[in-house]
Amino acid sequence: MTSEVRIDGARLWDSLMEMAKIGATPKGGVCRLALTDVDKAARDLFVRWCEEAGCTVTVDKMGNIFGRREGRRSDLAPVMTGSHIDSQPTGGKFDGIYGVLAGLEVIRALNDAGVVTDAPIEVSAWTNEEGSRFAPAMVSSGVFAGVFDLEYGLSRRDLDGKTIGEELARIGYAGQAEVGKPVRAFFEAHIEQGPILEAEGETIGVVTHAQGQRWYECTFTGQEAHAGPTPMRTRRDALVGAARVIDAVHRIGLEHAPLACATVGLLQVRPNSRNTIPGEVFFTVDLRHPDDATLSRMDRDVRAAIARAAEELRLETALEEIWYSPPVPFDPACVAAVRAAAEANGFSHRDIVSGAGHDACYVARVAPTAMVFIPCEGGISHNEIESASPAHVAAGAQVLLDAMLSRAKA
Ligand code: HGY
Ligand code: MN
Ligand code: MN
Repeated sequence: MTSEVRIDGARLWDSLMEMAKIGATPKGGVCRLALTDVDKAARDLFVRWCEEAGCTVTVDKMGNIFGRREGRRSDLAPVMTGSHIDSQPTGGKFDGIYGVLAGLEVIRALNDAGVVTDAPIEVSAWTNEEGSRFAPAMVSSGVFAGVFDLEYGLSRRDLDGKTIGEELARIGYAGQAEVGKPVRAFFEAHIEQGPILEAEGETIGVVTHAQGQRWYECTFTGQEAHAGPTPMRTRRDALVGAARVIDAVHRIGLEHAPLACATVGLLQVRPNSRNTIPGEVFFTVDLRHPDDATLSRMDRDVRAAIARAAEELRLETALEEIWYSPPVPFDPACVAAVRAAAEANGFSHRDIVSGAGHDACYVARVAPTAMVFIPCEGGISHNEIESASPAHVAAGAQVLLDAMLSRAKA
């Protein structure tokens, strides 16, 4: 039996398309890097919409935004939903913001139905989920969950040396509220960002786990020299070293297929001049696997590949593992609530492990948590062509609403 409260799919779609105008890119995506003026503009719109929906809005010291709809029992901790507003540099219209606006639609639908829940309902937007401008990813939900302290969170620097704390103050989102509070249950709606749901024709992904991640930063230092007179055998070419590691990282991912993922996504070459042998290269490594022991083996293999390249090419190495997020099992009762909501609404569904990290991964440490996935076109995300269908967008929001209501009863 589905709930008497029905989301308005057209309204949600319109809000997504309106929000997508902020930071819109020529290929149809968005660029809303964390704490830029574009992120501020999107935050301001979200706050306005929350207030128009009758929410009280709170911002905490990490800039996390909470729109609160009161219930009958203010003594009860809120049932919370939400995701992130920031995007990748060549991001899409749905990654993160879908979960934020689906949560807002839950509140709008409750208002339309005149339903008062026992527990308060909150929709959240978490600062710097992507980890693109500032590393690591999910840093603000990490502070909320007590994984990182506030000083660590505020001191994360971007490649220009600006800190999260400075940028929060600059855009007016350095809130006063302490970071962290009781949460009765947390549900995050998100596009799958992979190909499984679309390939199998499923409408809903019932997310049971999220895979573990390890992130590294590595600098190889060789010797700059003239590309002409310098004999090949005497060179200490930092870029050749990075190239060997990049290929090794890809092979390590393939060796632990089908679930492993291994990526070098950021590379800086110095002095980056076509006729000077690169003296220094900075690059990042992103390893993922749902099994922690396998992730540890991948860690061992990457470290060995880095050491081998450095030895063969006589390079100095500075390697730092900057982030480790272990595999996350979501709360069985919340997972069951998502599954039951999909069934009650007649949506096809399957259990699925999240390949991407999400704020739900950290909130799961302090509250019963689960996620709702919907398909995305071609399984493509972190790409301007990212797309989802209005029907799936609406279905995910309805499942989110019904799962949340099931946990909002005293
Ligand atoms: O990297 C991730 O999994 C997420 O998009 N931050
Ligand atoms: Mn995301
Ligand atoms: Mn993302």
